[in-house]
Amino acid sequence: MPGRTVGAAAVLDRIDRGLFIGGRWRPASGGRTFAVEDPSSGHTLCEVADATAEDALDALSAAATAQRAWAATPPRERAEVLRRAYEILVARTEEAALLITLEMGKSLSESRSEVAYGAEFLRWYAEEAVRIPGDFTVEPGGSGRIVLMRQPVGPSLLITPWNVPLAMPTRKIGPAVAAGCTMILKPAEQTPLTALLLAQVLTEAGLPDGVLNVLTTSDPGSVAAPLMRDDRLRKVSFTGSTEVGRTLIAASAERVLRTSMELGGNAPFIVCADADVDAAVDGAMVAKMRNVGQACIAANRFYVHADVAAEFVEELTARMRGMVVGRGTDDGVEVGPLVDEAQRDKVAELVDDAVGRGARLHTGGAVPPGPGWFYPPTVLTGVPSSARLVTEEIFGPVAAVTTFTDEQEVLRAANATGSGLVSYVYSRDIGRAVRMAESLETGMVGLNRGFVSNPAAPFGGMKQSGLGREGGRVGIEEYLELKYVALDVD
Ligand code: TXE
Repeated sequence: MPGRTVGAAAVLDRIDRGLFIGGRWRPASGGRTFAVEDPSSGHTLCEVADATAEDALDALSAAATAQRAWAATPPRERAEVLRRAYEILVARTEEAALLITLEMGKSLSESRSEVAYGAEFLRWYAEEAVRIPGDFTVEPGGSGRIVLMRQPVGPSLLITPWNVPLAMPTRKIGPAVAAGCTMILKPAEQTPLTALLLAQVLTEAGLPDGVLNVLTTSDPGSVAAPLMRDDRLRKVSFTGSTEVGRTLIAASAERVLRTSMELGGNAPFIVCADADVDAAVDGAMVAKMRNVGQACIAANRFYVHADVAAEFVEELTARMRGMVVGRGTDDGVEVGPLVDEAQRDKVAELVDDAVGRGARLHTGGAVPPGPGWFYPPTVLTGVPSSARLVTEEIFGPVAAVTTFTDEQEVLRAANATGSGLVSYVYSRDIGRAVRMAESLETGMVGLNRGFVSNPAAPFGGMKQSGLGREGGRVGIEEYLELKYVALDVD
């Protein structure tokens, strides 16, 4: 539609495509750029600056220089910046949503929800900024006193993924700003534009120069490595694959750098015999299809009690088959493309592997012809536990269903993975549901609910799904050092 094309061009035009360092936009040293792709066509949307190691160190110098004044800025002022940023972002919802859809592919309605969700982190941490707690303790044995204070960790490297390109940055920026940390944001190479928009929003909201720096790059390793080695960097907060998370933890060990890691998941979605099956299918659609399955909290393994399996699979298949697949910018589309060719190929490989091992396809399962990185909503049953759909994070619109008959058996299967981010349980029996929630080795559990994310909740995982929590009251602790002063009063 012509109206849409003009809208897209205007939105892209408003974005500064340079590096944002020390409050200024500038090209990369060496002048290189890289292409941002539209996943619905495979065509280039625009070019952005391709940061080098030299640019990374410039950004760190800017962050380190700004740190002292920012830490000394009254919490109320930091809160006001966040509150204004929230309002500016909400006012720019349509523009931000279109940008997300253009570079990442998800439908416009999903992108609008992401803007609302992402903006909430700015509002939530505006409220937390003025409530950073201290403490005062009288030593039990004498006249000594302990005064407990919390101080900003310092310059922090924020590395974010492409699947939630606005809310993953704000989930880190919100608490970092509230705590008084300066930042270097390095967005994923697939989705740099939304991060550049955030830099505009925060600058307009009055964030001082150097507090937030943004480095877009096609070579994340060579930008992150020199930062991680530099003593001025005090923290790395990463959301992405477990593999890259491991390499960052290893690099952090050299300097005992503080880390927060939000890594991959492999969520079990358990439907008990006493579940409300219609509600379970509703929940499954959200847990599976949100973001076209490209979410660390996406339901990855469906375990359905044998008594209700036929009904569940029939309903789920009908719903999946009826979803409208297409370009995220088109009206009525529910399922956009996957983010890039590599992700689409991985999903296709995982489905082929399961079918090769005897799984049965109920719908989907084949790459459609034509441009763009589309994959259809897919349902499989009889997926063996050795299949890659079960052992790996799918990150696509594919539901792999197996049946169970016994509570202990399903808990063992659900926990038989290195991941521990989230699990979902559907049961009408509150006692059973709570018992299962207690036994599941995940940082989050959805009980009769297919969606767990909320700015008020401490999002994060157990086992190899990560370290630390983001969001809620505790999220700010990731950016604070605890210090106490011991003194005598007599
Ligand atoms: O992730 P990467 P990819 C999972 C999901 C997906 C798989 C691969 O299963 O299929 O990972 O996705 C930056 N030093 N998740 O390859 O590479 C990169 O630039 C520093 C789950 O896209 O981990 C981007 O900013 N940074 C996940 C970020 O890491 C590096 C979300 C994530 O990209 C780097 C995304 C390096 N050496 C993928 N190499 C979730 N937890 O939600 C890459 N990056």
